[in-house]
Amino acid sequence: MPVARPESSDSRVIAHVDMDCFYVQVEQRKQPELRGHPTAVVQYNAWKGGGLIAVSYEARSFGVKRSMRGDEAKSVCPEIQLVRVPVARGKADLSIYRNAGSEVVAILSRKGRCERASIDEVYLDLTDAAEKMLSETPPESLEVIDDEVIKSHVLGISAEPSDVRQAVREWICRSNADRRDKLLACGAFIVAELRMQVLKETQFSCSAGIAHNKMLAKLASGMNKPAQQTVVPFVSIKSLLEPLPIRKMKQLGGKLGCSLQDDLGVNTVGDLLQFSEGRLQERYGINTGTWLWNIARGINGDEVESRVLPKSHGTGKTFPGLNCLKTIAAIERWLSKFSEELAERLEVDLEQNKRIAQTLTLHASAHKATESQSQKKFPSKSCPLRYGTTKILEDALNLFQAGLREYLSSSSKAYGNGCSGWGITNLSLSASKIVDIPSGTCSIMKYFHTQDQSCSSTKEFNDKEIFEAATLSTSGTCAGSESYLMKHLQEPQTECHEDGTKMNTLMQTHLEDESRMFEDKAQTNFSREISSLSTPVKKNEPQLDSVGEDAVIKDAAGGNRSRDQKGKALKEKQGTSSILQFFQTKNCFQEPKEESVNDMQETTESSCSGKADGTVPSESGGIRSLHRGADQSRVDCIYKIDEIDPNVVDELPREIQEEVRAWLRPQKRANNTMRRGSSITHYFSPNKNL
Ligand code: DCP
Repeated sequence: MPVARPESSDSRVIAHVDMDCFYVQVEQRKQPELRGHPTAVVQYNAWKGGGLIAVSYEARSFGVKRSMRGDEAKSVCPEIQLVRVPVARGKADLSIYRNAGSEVVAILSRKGRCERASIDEVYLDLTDAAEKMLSETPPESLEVIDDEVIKSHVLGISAEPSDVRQAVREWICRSNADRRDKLLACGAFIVAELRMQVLKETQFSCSAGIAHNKMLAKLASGMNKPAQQTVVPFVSIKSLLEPLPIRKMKQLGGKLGCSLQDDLGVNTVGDLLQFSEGRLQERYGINTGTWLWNIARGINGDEVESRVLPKSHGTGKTFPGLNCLKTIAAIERWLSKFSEELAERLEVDLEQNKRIAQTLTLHASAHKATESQSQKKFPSKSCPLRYGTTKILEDALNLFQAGLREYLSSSSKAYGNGCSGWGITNLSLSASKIVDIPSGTCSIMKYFHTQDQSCSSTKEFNDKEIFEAATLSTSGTCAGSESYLMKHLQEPQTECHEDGTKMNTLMQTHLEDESRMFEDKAQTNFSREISSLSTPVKKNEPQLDSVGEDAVIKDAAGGNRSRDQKGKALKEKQGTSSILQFFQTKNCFQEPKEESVNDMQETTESSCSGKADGTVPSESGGIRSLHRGADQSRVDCIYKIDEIDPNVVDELPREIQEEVRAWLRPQKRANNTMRRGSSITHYFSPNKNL
């Protein structure tokens, strides 16, 4: 659903940069002898020469199109060079292109806010840079103007071909121009320079659109390719938009565009101008109505998001015709490859960018044997993402099973291993809802990652734990994962996974709560959040300690104990600090195990001899804090000292760092049990504010 956003200012300078025949350029850099020759990149599937996915401009001049297969391309352009896309795990390996895209982004982001929109597209907000140039070195003050700037296409300039350059020069240097157009002229300088820099550093050419919003910049970037740039002055917006087919506009390619055509007879953006905002709102609702009214006039308030890294990671493959997958075993084989790739990319992202993905989604296209049922779409399914190939595969399989069950609904005969009656023609996995983790969290995560390795994997997902991709909210939080977590926290059989993925699920809750906060200044906010732990909780704020339910907590050494956690998650999510939640939930929400019965009794006994401050030494080298809420229910937490990563200490608030360091020193530990436990336990305890 499009969102109508008013423009914060009409004096913005936004650029959309799009690489030219990108995969071809990447291959040509690898094999420079291909430069200047008709070239195309083809899919790994060699049937009929392979499907073309990128076509060089030389090949395009012969009539070669992306919709062709290699054989057909050869027939229209016999000298075309076909380069096969790299293959790994039996499918296309796009990492070379992704990395090339990152090289470009790194250069483009030097001049302003940069949003990586796809593998080869970037939006830039150059308003500040343009304003600076206008105040310090306005175009009319320049004696020499680079040719790349003069070669810009300025929409609305009409001149004989031989005079176009002069006309562009004059438009760029007009001293009496509208300030907004002067800023766009400065944008043309900045973008030309960036594009030249990209060419110099990467050998890739790109094209760009320069306008005062994202929508117009994107429309303009494709107008003059390759290696050119197009500017949209204010007076030209109407003439740019009016003739455009409505279905070509972003977000109007689907049902909404169809309805505009069929119900209102709107075929071009210009046709939309005859409808009042009220009429459009009446027909499509307030938000969509306003959005439509706006786009017809070139109004688009979307901000350039600051994002140089991909928004999600995806991997998949099509299985056309007879290649379709017909058994669960075949599905598992492919999901295993996808999981491996996804896990690797997620690890790299975590390691390099300190980002964590929260949602795993499985998409598939399917057909059924019976014609009457074939209209039904295979539903996309999502669940909280757990790191590690095994976990991703396990979850992906469960998502697939859930999707298949729903897809087949009543037709039970087609379901099961070795089944028939269905065929999967497209299968993919994606990891999304990626959020930054504050640097301070990393070693804490590592610590818990190690800790969780001692736990065993148990429970399978069931349908209720899997939520529809559609339930993901647009606000940046993941509604479905909350319900997943709630379920796990409410049920005694909550599992702890051997590879630390329990940590990830819990971390996810932590991150969901904090994700909006992290968007700004992660580290600052995280510190602030930690600091807030030491400030008293206001009376009416939800408090962990007021849960009033029994919870016997797991010793990090391996004993699993838990009691009823009902209602706890909700309270935690409502108002408590994330680090507190994290430490507490990590230790609290474990599945009871047979072998942990003794531990539980032991803990209970030890708890009875707890000190006045609620801490007791633990046999496992940890400290345990015992708390009694107003209702005398017990909450007991144990933290294992020996396994705490000393790096964690640096990331704690200053006021407690010293004490924790002392607490970690062996000689102190021997004779300072009470003291070393007091503050840190109090700090991380559920009811420290009592
Ligand atoms: N791509 C793909 N499959 C598609 C479309 C594109 O694999 N159906 C890949 C190959 C392209 C890259 O994505 O090189 C970027 O896609 P674009 O649509 O931007 O097309 P190109 O960059 O190839 O060409 P252009 O210069 O027209 O933008």
